[in-house]
Amino acid sequence: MEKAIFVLNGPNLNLLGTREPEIYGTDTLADVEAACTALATSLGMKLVFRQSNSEGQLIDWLQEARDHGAGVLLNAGALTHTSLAIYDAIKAMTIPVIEVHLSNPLRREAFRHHSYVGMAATGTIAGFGLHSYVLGLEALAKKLSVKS
Ligand code: CA2
Repeated sequence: MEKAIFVLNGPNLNLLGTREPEIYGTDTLADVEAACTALATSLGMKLVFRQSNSEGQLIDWLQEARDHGAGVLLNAGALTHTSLAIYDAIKAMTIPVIEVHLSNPLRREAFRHHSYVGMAATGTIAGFGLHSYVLGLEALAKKLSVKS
């Protein structure tokens, strides 16, 4: 069976589109999922799209992707900046993991400038709203098409 790309979203991203549009835009998480699904279909990739407010759930899904997935797009929300456990989970993976953010954390508060996810990820795309996910999926598709 074809391995899927896992798009994993962390805490509070279910609230997307309901407040702070000047930072996160007006798209909802359902809009993000629809854009990812449309692109994955056109690229011939299978997609799994999930969101959880729980750190442990995200780690369980990263481990599932490690065993059964082709690659991961991860927006860990605020856990990006705090979770050594997510860092360890990514370090235990051999498939590509792309860190994505709607906003550009480096333009924001100092506490958002450090990323445990970024320290372990294959690469990072940030600051393009919903389009960060599209760019991340395209980067994954490119990475996965290159045989090494
Ligand atoms: O820019 C991103 O994608 C973030 O991962 C979003 C996180 C933030 O803590 C990171 O520093 C950067 C926040 C997710 C919560 O998003 C909401 C959006 C709209 C309304 C409420 C929450």
